[in-house]
Amino acid sequence: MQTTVWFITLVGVALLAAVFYYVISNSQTPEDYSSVQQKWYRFRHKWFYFIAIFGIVVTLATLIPFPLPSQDAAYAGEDYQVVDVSGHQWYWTMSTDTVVTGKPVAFYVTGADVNHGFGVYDENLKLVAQVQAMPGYTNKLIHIFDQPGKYRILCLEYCGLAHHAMIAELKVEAAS
Ligand SMILES: [Cu+2]
Repeated sequence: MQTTVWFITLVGVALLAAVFYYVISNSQTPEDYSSVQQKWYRFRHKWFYFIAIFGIVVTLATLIPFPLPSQDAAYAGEDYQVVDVSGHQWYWTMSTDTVVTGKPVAFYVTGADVNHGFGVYDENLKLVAQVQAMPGYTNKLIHIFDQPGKYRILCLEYCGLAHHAMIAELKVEAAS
């Protein structure tokens, strides 16, 4: 499998290099577009301030409702449901695939080969929790599920050819 991926990657890189070579060898010295330049430099000045203000507004609006609960002492002393998770090229292993609502779940997440992104999605494919899955580290992610249902685990970090196929299911059952 790795050999196939390696070969496809090499062919892709060679094709890209060929395109670059074609473009460079067919390019000529640019002409001077001074009239166009003057007009667009004036526009660019205004555009800069627009982008800067827009960026600040979007950053504040999206960071204030931070989607993750506190990962520190918020649930100290609570009884966790522990799920050990490992990301592989290209599948997930989980010590259990069933948890219950209302009680904190502690995901202990690591990577077996390269970096992966552990993303938990609800039935509407809305991201509810995420953490990196890194080789050599175990990241702890605490989440309390409010709604029962079939959740999906997707990989959030591009990790190779079949990255998109890294899908696992997590069943969340209503606490009795
Ligand atoms: Cu991936």
